[in-house]
Amino acid sequence: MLPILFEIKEKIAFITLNRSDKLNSFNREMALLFQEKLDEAAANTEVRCIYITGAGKGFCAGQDLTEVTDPNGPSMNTILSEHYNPIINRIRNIYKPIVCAVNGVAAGAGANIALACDVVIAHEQASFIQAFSKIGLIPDSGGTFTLPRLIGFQKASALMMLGDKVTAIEALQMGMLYKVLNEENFISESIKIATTLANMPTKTLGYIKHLLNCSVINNMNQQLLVEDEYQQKAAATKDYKEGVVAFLEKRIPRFTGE
Ligand code: T3D
Repeated sequence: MLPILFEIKEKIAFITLNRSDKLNSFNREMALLFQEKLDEAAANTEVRCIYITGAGKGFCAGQDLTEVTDPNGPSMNTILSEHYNPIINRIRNIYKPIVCAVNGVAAGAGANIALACDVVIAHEQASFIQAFSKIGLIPDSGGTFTLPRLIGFQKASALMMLGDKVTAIEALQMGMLYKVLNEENFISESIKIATTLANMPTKTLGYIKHLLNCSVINNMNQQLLVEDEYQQKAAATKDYKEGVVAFLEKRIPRFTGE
């Protein structure tokens, strides 16, 4: 069975982490295939949104800990430089919206991969664990970058040091997520959000993502300049013209992503 399922349907690339007997924890094969599928979704011009979820009861339990104890398994350096860092770099630098539908527990790298996505939706039974310190590791996969920016330094520091499990509702209240959905609505509503994004001005959504990436390092003046630059780019898109004309004609815009 492939460790990653991939399907393109109605402008959305669906990527499913698929090692449910291991709570979708990452081994090398899965990490490399995940990158390949992210690249495929990025390159395919039909795809205007990416939707990531997990098979079975969990979202992802981070690194497969049986692989790190295997003498023939990848080294720690390989795991970070060839598995997790390229995954996080892709998630942040693919200029298409990425929805993460967290269907169950997200631990270690699994939690931080979810938190790097653009719109994070959690099932009411999902949970988030910075599990690293419990096995003597520091949070990787961008966790030390992303988490304090989402929930503040103090809470991030406590969660990373204690490794406490945070419920979906607690995560929502802390600012880690966009929405929590119940069992009945989780799949339909999260796909509806992806569908909405897939029909929006794709280039502009990519520019928004780029500007958010820039905002974590820029000062106000630098950010104003980059907003100016990217507003020119947005204004040059076909979708901007369509958006304005549709507004004036009092009709729903038909965005093509161009
Ligand atoms: O060298 C490096 O490690 C570098 C990379 C670091 C990145 C990281 O992600 S480090 C963090 C690694 N992840 C963890 O430490 C989490 C380990 N898992 C857990 O703590 C628990 O499984 C959960 C809290 C996530 C969920 O608990 P629960 O009770 O819902 O499920 P479970 O019974 O523990 O797990 C179900 C099965 O999945 C079980 O297998 P079994 O006994 O039914 O055959 C369990 O062993 C397996 N599983 C869960 N997590 C992992 C795993 N197998 C391999 N690796 C895992 N990470």
